[in-house]
Amino acid sequence: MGKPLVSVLVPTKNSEATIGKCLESIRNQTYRNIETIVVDCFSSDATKKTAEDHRVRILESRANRSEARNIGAEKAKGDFVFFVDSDMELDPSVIEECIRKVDEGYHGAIVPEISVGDGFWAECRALEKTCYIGDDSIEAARFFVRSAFESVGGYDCELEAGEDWDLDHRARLKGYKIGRIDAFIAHHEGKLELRETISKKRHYGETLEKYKRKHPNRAKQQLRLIRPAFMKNWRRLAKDPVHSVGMLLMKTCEFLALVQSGSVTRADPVMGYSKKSATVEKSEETLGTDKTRRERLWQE
Ligand SMILES: Nc1nc2c(ncn2[C@@H]2O[C@H](COP(=O)(O)OP(=O)(O)O)[C@@H](O)[C@H]2O)c(=O)[nH]1
Ligand SMILES: [Mg+2]
Repeated sequence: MGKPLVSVLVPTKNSEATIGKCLESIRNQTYRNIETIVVDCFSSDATKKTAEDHRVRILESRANRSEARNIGAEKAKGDFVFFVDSDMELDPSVIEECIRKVDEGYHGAIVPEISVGDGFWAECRALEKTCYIGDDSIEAARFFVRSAFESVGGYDCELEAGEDWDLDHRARLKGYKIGRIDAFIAHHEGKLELRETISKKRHYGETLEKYKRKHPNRAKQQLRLIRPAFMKNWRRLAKDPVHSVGMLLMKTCEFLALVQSGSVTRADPVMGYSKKSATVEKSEETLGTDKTRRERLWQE
């Protein structure tokens, strides 16, 4: 019997700076039975051309990134779905290790992420990300047995931030086992500018409000300025005081951007938000399966 097919789904929007490296790293996987589908949001740059050069399947859709991933998964033929962002580069053994996890009885896998970029703020982000490695409240699975992904209804299309946490959590609540591999994903942040990350967080803040309503208890843990991961890694942070201070400054600015967008309040930066806490954790909700809307959105 041949190896099972893995479908790698990549949402893109003006991703020309990184998509080539991303697709190259998918092609260089040691696991050989892979199909790659790019779901592009009508990029105005060379994203589509680069994807064409790599001979991958391309779908075009006005969908946001969560919808785009679901559209890709719906068109995928694989037994497994693996969601990779266009600014990510995979270690060659990532997919092979994910398959090994499935052989061990897991239904999904977390791939640890390191952040790579240029300039001081990117170095601060890289330090921050190292604190999250092995932390289940921050990391989330990207690789799933397709039937498990489908049975929880895929990504929640209403979320454009926290959608990975939401999916991971719903899968666990349904009893699916999520494992963790050792190989890494490099997340390319480019030349990270403070102003850009603040404006991104302001945008994310709008949708995090929905996430918070859905998972009030988890959100309390996750949307904090001072995360437990920082305390746990205090030795690592103490060894690099310059970037640690930079990281805290950047996190403070991002936190204030979330405050401004209304998804957290200033009231308790350590304990996270405290604003009009939702009543029930509606974690079983599956908003990712609005089929009619998806059919309207995609075209090849
Ligand atoms: N199809 C589609 N993809 C998007 C859209 N916005 C972002 N993306 C892609 O979604 C992925 C994650 O976006 P990114 O900006 O890297 O988010 P972050 O690193 O999580 O802050 C990348 O592959 C983007 O190209 C969109 O509106 N539609
Ligand atoms: Mg990114």
